[in-house]
Amino acid sequence: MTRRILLVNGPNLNLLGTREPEVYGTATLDDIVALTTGAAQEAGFEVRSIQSNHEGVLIDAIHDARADCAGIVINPGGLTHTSVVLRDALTGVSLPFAEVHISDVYAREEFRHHSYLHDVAAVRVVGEGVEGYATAVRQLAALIP
Ligand code: CA2
Repeated sequence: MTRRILLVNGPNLNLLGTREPEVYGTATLDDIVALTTGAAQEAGFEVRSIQSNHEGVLIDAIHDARADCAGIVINPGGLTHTSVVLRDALTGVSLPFAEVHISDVYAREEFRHHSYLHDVAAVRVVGEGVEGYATAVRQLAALIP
């Protein structure tokens, strides 16, 4: 059984740590990859990480995960609220996935309250800051035999 998790960060998350610290904190994307990798290793998993600002690149990475990953941790960024395509990719590969949001989307604008992934995610972690990635990976790992 493959013991690898794909970590996916969507559009604009490469800007973490450079702007809007009051919303997203001061950690960078590299910090998130490191903390997710550490939590995954404690649970017996490797991590492969991708961040892209392009929806199709994310879709291809999710499709490729079928070959060698046991689950996916994803912060889809703004695509959360817009993308049927991303939902179809995630359900299409039949891997369990965790949806993560750094901020509390329910305390923000109403358009952030709806997620196209909420009913198909195995795990959801919202509003725990970047530590939410570690929570997500632990909860997801616990679901993988
Ligand atoms: O809270 C989250 O993790 C979000 O997924 C982040 C998305 C937002 O569209 C979702 O509603 C909630 C935005 C990611 C953009 O991140 C930035 C980070 C620093 C500076 C600018 C954008």
